[in-house]
Amino acid sequence: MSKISKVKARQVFDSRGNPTIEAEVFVKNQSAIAICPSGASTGTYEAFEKRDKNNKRYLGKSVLNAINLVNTKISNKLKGQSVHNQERIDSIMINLDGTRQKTKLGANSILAVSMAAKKLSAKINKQPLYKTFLVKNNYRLPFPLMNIINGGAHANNGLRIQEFMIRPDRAKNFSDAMRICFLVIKNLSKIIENKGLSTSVGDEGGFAPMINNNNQALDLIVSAIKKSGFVNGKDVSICLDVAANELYEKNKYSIHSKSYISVEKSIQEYKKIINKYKIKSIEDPFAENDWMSWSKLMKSLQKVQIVGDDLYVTNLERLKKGFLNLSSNAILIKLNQIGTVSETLDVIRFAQTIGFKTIISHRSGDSEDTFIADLAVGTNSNQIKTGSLARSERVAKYNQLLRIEEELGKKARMNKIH
Ligand code: 2PG
Ligand code: MG
Repeated sequence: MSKISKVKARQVFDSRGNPTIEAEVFVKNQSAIAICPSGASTGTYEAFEKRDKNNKRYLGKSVLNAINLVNTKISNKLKGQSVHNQERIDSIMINLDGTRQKTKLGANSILAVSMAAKKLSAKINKQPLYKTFLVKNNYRLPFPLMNIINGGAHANNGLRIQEFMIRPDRAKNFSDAMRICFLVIKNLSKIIENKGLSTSVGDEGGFAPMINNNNQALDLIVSAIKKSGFVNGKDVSICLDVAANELYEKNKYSIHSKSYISVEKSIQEYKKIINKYKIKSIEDPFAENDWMSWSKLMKSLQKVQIVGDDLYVTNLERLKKGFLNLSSNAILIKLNQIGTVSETLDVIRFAQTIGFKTIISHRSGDSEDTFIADLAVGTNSNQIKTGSLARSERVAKYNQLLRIEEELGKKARMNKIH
């Protein structure tokens, strides 16, 4: 039996330059590491991220207390456990914490250990990580949702909507998907430059030009798709993450412009942009507690993917509520919203049982860790959202998917979008 001999954590830095936890799990002389990511537009119901609020040396952002907990309490409890029993490892940490949102140990400490244990188990069994999740054969590659214009909390340009993404719907394989996105992004860069705007990028690698009107951003993307020789809505589709929690006040929303309007009017505006720009997917169209408005939107739209991110926070109870309320037809999956690999897999399993699309996602503060690329293939998730083709922490995930596709060879298939 491969028994855990110790767990060690250290403070490293994420893509925004903020401290985060790297955990290392040891079995004899072998070990594996994993790094926890961190969000900016977070949902209220997410598991707790533990930071040293009072440590001025790191402006309150260090994770030294959480690291200490991994090195002492968590390490002591996991010592002697089989590294191959992921559910047991995770439930030991869940029980040790004992709170609903993992506020005692911090979901960042727990998740880093959980992912590192998963990686070490695969390594000891000499298996690629993607083969150790839910799927045992017929692996499918996810469609990339590439965030090519950044706004909202991820940029300082004043764009209301947080993420303007493209999805290469007719890609034959993953390499082809990458080539299609590459072309659109390069053409978008030229178009933005020709308008005298900046081509510098935001937190997720998408351009962050100083425009503050959603339609302007959408027009730029439509031109780039066309210039690349593709048909918008067929070869390549536009997808949005509104992150509406940030645009909500007293039952009104400021999604479509700076002024706050009613839910009914917001739905009308959604319909206009969906028709005009052939938008195929909208994430977090309304706020996390506004279940009614989600159902209203679902009822008034056809063939649009409605994705719950802050609404569900990768939490089984909230997903069940959304299913009963007909709130959406897809769920965004983020490991650190819930805090363990096992709980994440439970949510994916349930989502797929009820016919929801699963989309594995990065966080806006991420790292070189490519765990989510393997998770996407190993769960046959339809899509992966991990930023643009810029910034190594984003590209690292796409590169890992290219390696997996190569390894699968002739057996590699793209997932189904529809
Ligand atoms: C989102 C994510 C990732 P953040 O809202 O979907 O793109 O952003 O990590 O800031 O919550
Ligand atoms: Mg989101």
